Amino acid sequence: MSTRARSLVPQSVRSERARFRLLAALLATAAAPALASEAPLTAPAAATSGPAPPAVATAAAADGLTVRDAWVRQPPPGADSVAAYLTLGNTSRHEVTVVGFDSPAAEAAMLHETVIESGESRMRARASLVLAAGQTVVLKPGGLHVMLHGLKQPLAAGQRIPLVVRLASGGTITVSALVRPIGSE
Ligand SMILES: [Cu+2]
Repeated sequence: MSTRARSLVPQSVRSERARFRLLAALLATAAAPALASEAPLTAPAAATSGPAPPAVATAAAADGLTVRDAWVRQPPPGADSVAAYLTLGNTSRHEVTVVGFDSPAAEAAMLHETVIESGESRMRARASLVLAAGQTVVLKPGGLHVMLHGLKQPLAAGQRIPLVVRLASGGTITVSALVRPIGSE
């Protein structure tokens, strides 16, 4: 993808990348003010007369579900997919069902579980995740995780990418996930 001549990249893909870069820059500015000087962001002209674009928080909640501590392990150079981890907490008195994930940083995101089959660790897609009232589920290395397929650009440690949690209720929760260095557990 990155080796393809720029002129051959369809306009839709290019604008998608531009949107992603802007979002990534906004996240970097919001989440790490100290780094802002390294990547100065010129505010769009429209922002001066309207409300500021919403920043993506590191924790967020909807329909009784709290999402926090989202992170991805920095993929090795050239890797096309990466696992993302996060903590889901159902603070409501009813069941909450997560039916999917999404990220503008990747072509696709899906829930995976790690299972041991014939003594080998394998990953298997899982359609949904049900959290009972009051239940907290930690997606972590070696267990449940979100697989991001088709990364749109390399991820650097310290960077943040948006991660969207989709609920059966139709609601979504978006948090920013921190890219941790290769080897993080
Ligand atoms: Cu996986």
